[in-house]
Amino acid sequence: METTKWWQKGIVYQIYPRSFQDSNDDGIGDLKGIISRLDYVKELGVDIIWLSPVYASPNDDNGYDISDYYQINPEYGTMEDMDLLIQEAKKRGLKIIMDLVINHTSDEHPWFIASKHKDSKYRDYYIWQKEPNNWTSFFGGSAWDKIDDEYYLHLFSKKQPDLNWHNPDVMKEIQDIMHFWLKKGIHGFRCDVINIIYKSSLANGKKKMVLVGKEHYHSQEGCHNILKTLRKDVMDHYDAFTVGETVLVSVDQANDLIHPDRRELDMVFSFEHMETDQISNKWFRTKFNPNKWMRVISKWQTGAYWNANYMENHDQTRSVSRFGDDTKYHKQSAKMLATINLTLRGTPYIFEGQEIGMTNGDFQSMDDLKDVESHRINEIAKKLHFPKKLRWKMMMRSSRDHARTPMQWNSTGGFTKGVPWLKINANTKTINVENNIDDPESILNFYKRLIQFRKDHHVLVDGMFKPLYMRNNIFIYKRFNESDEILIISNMSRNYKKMPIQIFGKILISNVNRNDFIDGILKPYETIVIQGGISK
Ligand code: TEU
Ligand code: CA
Repeated sequence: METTKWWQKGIVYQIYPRSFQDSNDDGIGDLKGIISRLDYVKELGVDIIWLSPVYASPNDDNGYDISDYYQINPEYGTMEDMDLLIQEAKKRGLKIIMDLVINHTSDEHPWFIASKHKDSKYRDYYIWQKEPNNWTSFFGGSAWDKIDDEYYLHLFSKKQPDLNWHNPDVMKEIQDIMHFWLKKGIHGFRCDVINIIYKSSLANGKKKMVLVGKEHYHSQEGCHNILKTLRKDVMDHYDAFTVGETVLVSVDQANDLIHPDRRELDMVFSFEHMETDQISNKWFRTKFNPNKWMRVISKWQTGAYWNANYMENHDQTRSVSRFGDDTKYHKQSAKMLATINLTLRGTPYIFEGQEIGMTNGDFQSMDDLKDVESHRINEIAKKLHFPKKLRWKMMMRSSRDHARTPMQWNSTGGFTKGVPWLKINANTKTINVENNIDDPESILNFYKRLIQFRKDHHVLVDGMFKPLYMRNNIFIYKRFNESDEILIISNMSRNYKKMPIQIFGKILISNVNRNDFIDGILKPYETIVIQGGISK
């Protein structure tokens, strides 16, 4: 690596504004709420905040359906609040990146409203056809809906019409939007589903189980060209970075987006490690297999130019419930995942609540779920005569709302004094920020130590990654550069295990208080970071 960039050294904390902190007790998180919690975020030790969408939106998909890119959603506050948030963050040395959702807008965006008129110049901002093709939407069912006598394309909900990136006016509009926010002092964008924005053709897709039509819009040359333009004309004028959310990419496809010589994006979120526990799609899951997971991670670590390392986000279920054990070994497994998250090569992302080991939601019925995707899939499954019990099982295993339950600040919630928009998990009684702060052995304090540890050990930023052992639910790898070597050993199971290789050195961090490993036994979900090496 030439010189390390601030966004390679930095650690990102993702805030889902709707669920972080409510300041006026209407049950919805807001910007003033976030401002009131900036000290908490700062104390965690992170450097960058990724703010999920706060733009004006009818909230069909919680802000990923934007009706005005230049306005703040009134539920979240005003532009003055946003300016204040940027300013208050800056005071604390925190940089903010925002979501850039440019595959689609809301159907309530003035462009789309005008686009309904065939002779409007906005008609061509979207993708209209006399007849739909056979493409399917990410949220299930056809990707087309009809208005008057023509159909428009929407790869997500029908309230999220796709923009037409063949139209130069669309490019111009988006550039203006990016300049507007960057000038306000934000430091980059998380680019929503960025690798599918360019549709090369609207021909029928080859018949497949999921995502029919994908070959016409996934990782197209046209997309690379758009990214190069945005980089050159916009991003290069600011001290800012981009992280792309790239669905269904291989390591090679990712490198085509992030290699510095190509001047497109700076890093991407890959999905492969999030797909190791699924069959054909996220609604049909298998038992979590740690060995498969660690091998996928290792492949990306050694193959991708620079990784955006994450265990969970607003679209995924909670990592401690999914990859760990959220009952008996709650603390141990949350700390183990934290250790992996923060010692891999790449920029680490922490999702709000992950740092206290928040678990999946305790929903009782479909009425408790709010996500547009969950409801749509439930409807489709109902039509296919899936029994109610099976449908509920699918939801409990995969609904995005598991990640979106309000932040657990204290034993009664602390998120709002009103009625929260999404049910607060009853386990806030025991899993909350307040009691984490008080307990030196808490998950939160472990995160703080790890974050500081990463800052103190540059090898964790610039060092190479080498896998040493990935079997029997044990993950061992090293990070090394010319002057330093650190080993990370994790037992990803609830069983005691014999240490599979001989190691020596000094224990720097461990989640199970121990001073040496002479016994050679790894405890359930034990994770150890060692300065030293292996002996053969
Ligand atoms: O997600 C894109 C995406 O493909 C999935 O992660 C999606 O959330 C879903 O799980 C598909 O089954 C991004 C955003 O992160 C998500 O919140 C939005 O709903 C989506 O784009 C549309 O903007
Ligand atoms: Ca509020």
